[in-house]
Amino acid sequence: VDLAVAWLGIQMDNPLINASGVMCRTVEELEALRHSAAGALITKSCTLEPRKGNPEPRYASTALGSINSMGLPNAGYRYYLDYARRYDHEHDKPLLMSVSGMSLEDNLEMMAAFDEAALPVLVELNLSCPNLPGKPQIGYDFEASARLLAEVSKVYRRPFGVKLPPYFDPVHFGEMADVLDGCPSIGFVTCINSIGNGLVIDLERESVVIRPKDGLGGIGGDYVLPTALANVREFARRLPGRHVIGCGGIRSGREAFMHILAGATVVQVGTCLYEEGPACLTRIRDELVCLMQDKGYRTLADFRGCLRTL
Ligand code: RRO
Repeated sequence: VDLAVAWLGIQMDNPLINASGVMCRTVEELEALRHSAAGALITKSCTLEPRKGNPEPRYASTALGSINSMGLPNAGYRYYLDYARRYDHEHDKPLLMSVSGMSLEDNLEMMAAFDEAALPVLVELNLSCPNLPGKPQIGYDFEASARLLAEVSKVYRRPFGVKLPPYFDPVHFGEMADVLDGCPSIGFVTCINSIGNGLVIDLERESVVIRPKDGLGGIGGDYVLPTALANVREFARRLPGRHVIGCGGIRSGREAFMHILAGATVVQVGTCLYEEGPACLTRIRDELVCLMQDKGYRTLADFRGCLRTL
């Protein structure tokens, strides 16, 4: 069995990446991922200036997943750009970088800086942070998304990707697919970010479990797997020629296989990585190998996008 995958000019030994936000805010965390079994790594979504993020507690785990309202804590884009400048792109696993400006202008300034740096990284533009009080997720505003992508394409002259929020209606899949279809610079689409603004309740304490937004936060983990798979499958078939990164509910080789079967080129691990640490990437990789052996598949291409319908 060979888990290797080549896409958008990068080569990965296996399809596993951390989900942006998990274990990737500091150089120390990024280095731990670099030394892990991950096939590539991605940095925490960055803003123009460093941010402390929302007040704690701002992450909680449950039996079925997680809720977070981190509020975009990050060291500022210059920190991650410095890391990328020092990175040994020639010999190390591929590096992706997530960008999540607080405004159109901030996104343009950062994307222009990444263009200027001309590094062999893939940029994932985050259209879907659910945790900034008063700021709606751009991905739910199709007009604003189209404007942003058109403007970004003028200052960033390489292919890039977008991190989308989950959609829940075929009309909305279609509207966002049309926006992306109209932007030739889009090389990949990451589905999905957390399901925004869920509410986890601690029954014993009769209380919310995180402080920001009176307890509302982005939901990840087992809860989101079916929604993630639907988004991966719908965008993969509506956007032939672009790559889909699957994210949501992957905690073993089984869910990784499902995402790829639904059309994902590579996959990202969020909640499970937060809970278990980088050793889970070794486990998930090895489980995927075993599952493929059992099924008689030799490469990811043997089953990618081959989901059967009834
Ligand atoms: O930092 C966060 O609160 C956060 C971000 Br930017 C995001 O895109 N998704 C998420 O679940 N949390």
